[in-house]
Amino acid sequence: ESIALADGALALCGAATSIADTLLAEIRAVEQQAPFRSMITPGGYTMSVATTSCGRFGWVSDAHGYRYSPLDPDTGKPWPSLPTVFTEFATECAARAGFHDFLPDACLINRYVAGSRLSLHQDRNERDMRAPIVSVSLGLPAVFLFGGLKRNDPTRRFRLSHGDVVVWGGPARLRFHGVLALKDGWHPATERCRINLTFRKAG
Ligand code: MD3
Ligand code: FE
Repeated sequence: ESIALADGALALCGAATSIADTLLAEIRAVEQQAPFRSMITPGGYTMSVATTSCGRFGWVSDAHGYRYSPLDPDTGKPWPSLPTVFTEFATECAARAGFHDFLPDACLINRYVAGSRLSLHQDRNERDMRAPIVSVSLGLPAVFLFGGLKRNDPTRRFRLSHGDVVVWGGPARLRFHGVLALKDGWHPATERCRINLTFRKAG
């Protein structure tokens, strides 16, 4: 079923459950070419979440800031291409939320282990804020924090479980959000981790 988390944020609960193993197999192919790594934040902290990307652009962070880059800084090569099944699934989910013709050019892949967290932030490095972000949660569940347009606005908590898809656009697109520290656990699809895919139009 689908649930409106807020104006512009639609959860498609379990929408990726039947395609999860296919997505995970593609993630394993991506990580052969572009391994997961812990990025350094502009403030000098090492992220507890490991990331990689595929698509025309990948998300990178270092002492200079956050940005999208056509090259993987670790390999010097272009990021692996977006698997067709990724693009088709993201486009279909966006359309179900009313965002027609969404064509992602970047997929950020976040991997959480016990204790990994993502502090409250906005996603504002994409060029066209009219395009939504489609997120897919795989494996262990996480508690997602959803705030407002200002850092200090109150936050609400949602549980994101295996197979859940959320489409974030319109008035929700610039809302602050984060993920609480992952609890230890085991999931048949991902074993001891959680993987989150975010499909974006970055360029
Ligand atoms: C709300 N990832 O990669 S996905 C990120 O679970 C990120 O790994 C989280 O935040 C994760 O930037 C959350 C849900 C999400 C993604 C993008 C959003 C929520 C969003 C953009 C705007 C508003
Ligand atoms: Fe984000």
